[in-house]
Amino acid sequence: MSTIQDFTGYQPTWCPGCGNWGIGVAIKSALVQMGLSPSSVFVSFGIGCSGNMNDFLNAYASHGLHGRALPVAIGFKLSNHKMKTIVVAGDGDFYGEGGNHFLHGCRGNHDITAIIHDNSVYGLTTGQVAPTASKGYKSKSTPAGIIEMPVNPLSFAITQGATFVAQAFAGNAPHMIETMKSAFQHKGFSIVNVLQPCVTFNKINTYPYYMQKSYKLGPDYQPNNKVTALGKALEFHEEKFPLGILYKEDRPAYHEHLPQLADSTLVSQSKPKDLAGLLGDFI
Ligand SMILES: Cc1ncc(C[n+]2csc(CCOP(=O)(O)OP(=O)(O)O)c2C)c(N)n1
Ligand code: SF4
Ligand SMILES: [Mg+2]
Repeated sequence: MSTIQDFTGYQPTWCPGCGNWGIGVAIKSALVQMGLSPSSVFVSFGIGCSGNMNDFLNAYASHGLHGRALPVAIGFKLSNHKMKTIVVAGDGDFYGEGGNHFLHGCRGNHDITAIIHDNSVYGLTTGQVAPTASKGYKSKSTPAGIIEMPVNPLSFAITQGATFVAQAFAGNAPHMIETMKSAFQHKGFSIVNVLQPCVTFNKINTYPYYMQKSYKLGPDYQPNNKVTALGKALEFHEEKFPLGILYKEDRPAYHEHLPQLADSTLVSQSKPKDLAGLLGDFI
């Protein structure tokens, strides 16, 4: 049985009080509680304060290009679909530069969980505005306030085919752990948008802000209705933040459609012996 210590890497360098601390502990706790070991998990990290978790979490991992954590994870999953595959990335990474991949991850229903640190800023590069920032948000890159509408990650995921869509708050570890466990257990593309205060650069979306404006979905909430879930997701534009599983459905994951993966993983299958014959005229 693995322990939190087994999953623990270097001491984090995050600012004191950053929401990333809670997210890091929640991910490790969820994996331990599920009985997983570091050697049974692959994490594809984005670039950012969030992506720096690569150094602080012990598992198989890749620390890739900004915006490209998801395609790396998809490639990994298809090569070894028995491994639990996770993406850890920032909102700038996943909803901005990697927005295109987000779309195709949803519609492909790849069996991957994306944990997104939603702090509304580019934390690592010192506080420029990120795609989830509210209209008018002032930052060093938008001194007169951002002109664009914010990206709504939950409504996007629901409408583009993700089969598990949830939201958590970095200030509520027990709820975050339960939500992450459900996401990791889900077969298909799951996303947990984590509201993550950046205490150094974002003076709007603070812990008190989210404590006041977030609420847990009640026990009567049924996450199987797309229209109801969409209504919950759209509350974001009224500065209301539902926490929990907004939407969930069962649909075969991408790799389950591939007959060549039915019996074994790609990595375990024999390598082609005659590469020259395979490449033919190309070499
Ligand atoms: C292709 C590319 N573009 C831009 C950068 C510079 N860069 C590094 S981190 C970052 C922003 C990170 O913001 P986010 O993804 O929200 O993560 P956070 O730091 O907030 O956790 C940027 C723009 C980069 N490293 N690579
Ligand atoms: S800059 Fe913000 S997101 Fe980055 S470690 Fe500090 S508080 Fe966290
Ligand atoms: Mg960010």
